[in-house]
Amino acid sequence: MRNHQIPKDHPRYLSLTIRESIINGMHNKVVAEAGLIAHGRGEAFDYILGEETPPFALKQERLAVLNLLEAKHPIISVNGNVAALCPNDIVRFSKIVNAPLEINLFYRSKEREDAIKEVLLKAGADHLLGIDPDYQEIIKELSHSRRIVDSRGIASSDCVFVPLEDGDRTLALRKLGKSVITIDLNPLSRTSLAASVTITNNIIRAVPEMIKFVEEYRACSHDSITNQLMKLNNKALLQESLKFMADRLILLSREEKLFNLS
Ligand code: PTJ
Repeated sequence: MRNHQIPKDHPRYLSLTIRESIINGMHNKVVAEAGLIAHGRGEAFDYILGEETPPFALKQERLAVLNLLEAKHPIISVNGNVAALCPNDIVRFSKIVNAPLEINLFYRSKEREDAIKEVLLKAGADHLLGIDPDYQEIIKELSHSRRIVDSRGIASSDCVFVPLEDGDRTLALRKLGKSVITIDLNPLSRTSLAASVTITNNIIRAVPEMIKFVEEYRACSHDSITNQLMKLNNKALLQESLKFMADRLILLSREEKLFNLS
């Protein structure tokens, strides 16, 4: 593994450290080469958010958690970037929300599946779907390798959580009548626009926040969850995310000290 030390006093320490996880993930075959490009696009949108969770995103996360808790057969689809960025949190989230993890890759290879499996097992996962050929099923609406899904997982689920998704699968899953939840820093991506619930936030922040929401809702009755679900609207929150980004850029353009870096 490459070991590039980022000085702790670097003003972009956190961002550069996260970037190192993606680069190391690529060297270990966990992350696809295109995963580096996906990460860079995410970073750009995170700059616009101010690299912290805005209030609307907390509501999106609540909506996502409520949907997952209400689902009969929820499933979490994991790709290379997710496995490299937050293996421990995604495994913990899967356990507390009772949604199995399914490895499902766009750039599919046995080598990458094994590398991701190793990372997730090390993070505490005890059961992984998507890797046993005996349970493979095909989603006919899709043409690329993501069409191969697990009959015990995505194929039979009613609610699929697909963070950092690449586009057309969200629409295909929705056409199959499934509810789709995503995390995507780009509110204009096809996935963000097509999902049933979109979280416009960095997965690094979103998943730990969602873990806290599951713990908060654990004691709630079914009626109380339904009641809270009715108060949150995905489309309105997605519109809010765009407005937040636009307003923030306008505010920043007027801030004189922004242009005086020292
Ligand atoms: O591991 P594989 O083979 O399944 O491939 C995974 C990638 C991510 C390479 C593949 O799904 C892909 O090409 O995705 P896209 O089309 O680049 O979309 C990824 C989306 O995730 C983009 O809209 C990014 O803005 C967003 N994104 C990237 N990093 C983050 C993010 N969203 C939230 N948090 C991030 N850290």
